[in-house]
Amino acid sequence: MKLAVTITTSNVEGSLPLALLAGSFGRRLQAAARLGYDGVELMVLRPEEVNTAAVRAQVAAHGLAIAAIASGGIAAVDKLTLLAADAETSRRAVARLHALIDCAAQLGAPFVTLGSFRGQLKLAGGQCARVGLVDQLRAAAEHAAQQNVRLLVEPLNRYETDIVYTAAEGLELIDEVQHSHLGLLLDTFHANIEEPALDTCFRQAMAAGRLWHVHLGDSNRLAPGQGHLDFGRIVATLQAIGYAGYLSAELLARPDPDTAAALTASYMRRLLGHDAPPAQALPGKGT
Ligand code: LER
Ligand code: MN
Repeated sequence: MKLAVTITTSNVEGSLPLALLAGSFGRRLQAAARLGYDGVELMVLRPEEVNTAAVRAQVAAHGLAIAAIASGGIAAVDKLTLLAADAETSRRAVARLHALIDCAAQLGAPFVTLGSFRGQLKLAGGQCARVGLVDQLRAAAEHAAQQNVRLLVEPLNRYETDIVYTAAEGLELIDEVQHSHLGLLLDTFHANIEEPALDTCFRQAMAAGRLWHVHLGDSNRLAPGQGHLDFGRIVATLQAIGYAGYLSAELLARPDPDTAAALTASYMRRLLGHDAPPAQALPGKGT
């Protein structure tokens, strides 16, 4: 298993909720590499503003991979979601998703996440809106497949969504969409709230061949080790079922964005049995 940390892309002003590491984009990449991360999950807001060739080169220059492109910032900042109160907002969200897929392809990123960006049924008129979402996801998965990108449905807790809380519900939605390029992202923070058992949801998603990505956050959404989730058991389960993808830190930037990333890296690297990276101070925040 590989370790990633969620950061914003170079053109995003200010910090976004759940993105870690401070300073310029170059400084964030340098810090991620020094902390021993294998990759970065990039939060993209407006794909057309991303200089994909430059970002790809910068990430590679730090010896990092791009683990995924995260869409959550689009819902948080631009208030765009696939399920929306009006058809025009939904149409713009679909266009944004297709542009995000193109951006992922240009960056060589394997996945685009679909968590809070899918929106809520209650905004879009209730259960009947599910059919429309299924059609949108099928078309987007087909667009992604043509560019060797895959989409990730992320179950979220009941306070953040009203569609897909658990891995089982995610698999139902995937069955309805019927597309090879739509899989699951399980987030330990949400799973702890909604799943009957943490081991079972990972096993269920893996058995269906759809466990493609994992977000890390403890029970209180702090860095692993700062809450009461048993990450030793989570790692043992993931190892036992042969999960070889990323564990991507996507959690609250507390006590600050650098410390949260550093705590996650040291705790998870120890559990994964990775050697500690050579002790190096993090680069200065002005760099
Ligand atoms: C939001 O809580 C979350 O976990 C993100 O990954 C959703 O896009
Ligand atoms: Mn998440």
